[in-house]
Amino acid sequence: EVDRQWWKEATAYEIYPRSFYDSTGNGVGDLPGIYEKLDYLDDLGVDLLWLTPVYDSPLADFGYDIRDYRSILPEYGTMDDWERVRDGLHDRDIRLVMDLVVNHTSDEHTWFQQSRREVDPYTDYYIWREGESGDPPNNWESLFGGSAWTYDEVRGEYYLHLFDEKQPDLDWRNPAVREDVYEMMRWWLDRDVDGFRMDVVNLLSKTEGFPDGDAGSVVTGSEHFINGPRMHEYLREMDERVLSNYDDIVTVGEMPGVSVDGAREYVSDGPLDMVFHFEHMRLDAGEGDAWDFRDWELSDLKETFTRWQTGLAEDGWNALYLNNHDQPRMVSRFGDEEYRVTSAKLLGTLLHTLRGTPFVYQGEEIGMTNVPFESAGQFADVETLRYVERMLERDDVEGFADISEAVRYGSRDNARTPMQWSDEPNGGFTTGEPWLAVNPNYPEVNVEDARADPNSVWHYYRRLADLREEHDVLVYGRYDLVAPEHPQIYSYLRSLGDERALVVLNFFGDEPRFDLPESIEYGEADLLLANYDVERPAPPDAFDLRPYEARVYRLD
Ligand code: TEU
Repeated sequence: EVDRQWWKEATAYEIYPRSFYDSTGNGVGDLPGIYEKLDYLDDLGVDLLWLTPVYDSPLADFGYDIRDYRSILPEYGTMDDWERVRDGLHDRDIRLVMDLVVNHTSDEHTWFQQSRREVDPYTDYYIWREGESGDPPNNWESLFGGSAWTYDEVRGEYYLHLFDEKQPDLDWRNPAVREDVYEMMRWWLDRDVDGFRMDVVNLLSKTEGFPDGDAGSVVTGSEHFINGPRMHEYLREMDERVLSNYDDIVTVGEMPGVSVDGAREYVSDGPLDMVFHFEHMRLDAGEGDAWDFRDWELSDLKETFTRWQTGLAEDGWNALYLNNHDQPRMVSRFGDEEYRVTSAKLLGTLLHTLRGTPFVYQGEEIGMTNVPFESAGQFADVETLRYVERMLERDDVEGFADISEAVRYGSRDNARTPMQWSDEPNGGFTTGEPWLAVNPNYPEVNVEDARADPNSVWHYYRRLADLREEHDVLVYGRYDLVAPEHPQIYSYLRSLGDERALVVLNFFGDEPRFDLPESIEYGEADLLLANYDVERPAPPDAFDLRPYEARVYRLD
């Protein structure tokens, strides 16, 4: 029996508003810009839009530092503009999910401003501690690097910030904090939003007593703030007080450091429908800090996806993504810029044919790539800038050249350069000076050209969205890994009743042979989609694949 849900069948799309489309010429994307592009989203086959923060913010972390949860950043427009976007989406049957950032606020939020002055009831809204003889209260590190504690002159105490020092952590142990958050959530849900993507929602609860963390983990202290002791209690309460009172909404929890067993617990007990995990984002992580990268292995990639596919087969549902506003571009990371179009289609095939809800990140649908950054001055992202700052202070680092490889590969700014709409100046994103330079490849990589070319990544993504609509097996079918040991090919079978779909993906530039295992019998095979021309009939029993070739068959 299939548990049908609209959000399982949906194709989701993430917009990073600052970089999507600028309607005013001030170099910054905005809500009226999104409004102008609603038909674009509809044409692409989008059913669910996740809008990253558009709330009032001093922009230390480009909106993930919220100053006022109930107003729109003037640079992005007004509440009326937001309502027009919402209504325009709903008119097109596209649901709208807002970003819920409640692990922390901006230090410019009035709660923090009053808390640092010990004004009740805000005194205990944040996590304040005295230092240890002039040092921070413990050795916890921020996820952006450096100590997670900053001394506040006004209050004369340290406050905890798991991200930037301008993002103080709320104290979720305080019932008044939770009630204020719930009220804010109801405020948005009453304005007809269709759900939330919950930012780092598994970091809300911290170990009581704030003990030192084990040295040697990637982020010191993380065992005390990832999936902390009261997480399930908080989420159950949020469900009771807010989410269970609204029908038909969807919730996705972003959870660094969550395991598949942990994710299954979260989605089977509480308000979360899906979880964004990070395990496949660690496939190229080295032993060192967050900026230590190595080559990823296909065997690890298959193992990781397979574990999540089977681990959530009975309870739960995967939220699938290969890039977002925090990650390098997938073509540059898991594909091949030399085969930009073909490898973008290969990865798109993976994203749309695994079991789960695919989240496409703006620009992915035209195969945007990483950026050839040349100097430290070209970055805007706080995580990157803080890292560069820390490294340049070290004696063994002479200049940017010593760290440029890691930063160029891993910086979040790779994902944040403006959307490339056309071959006009600045990719048609703005008529002004863009807040972050456009990737210089925009004359070749842009929406206008992609839409004019039937063989583009754009049209392929369009077909992938259709395919999931036409074939239930691609949405609900069970997942079984095929040819597990193949060193170059990732293949799996999806099955639902009598329906079966076979996916064959060549992850490299070679031309390996695929042999269908004898255990998979079929009468007729129909090629549903491929990223190369294939001479038909093309039985799937045994064939050679071309570089980065992807095929999806239906088996009868
Ligand atoms: O990201 C959480 C998170 O874990 C990332 O910071 C990740 O560790 C890092 O970006 C990898 O490079 C969320 C938001 O998506 C991110 O944009 C925010 O900066 C962060 O939370 C704080 O709100």
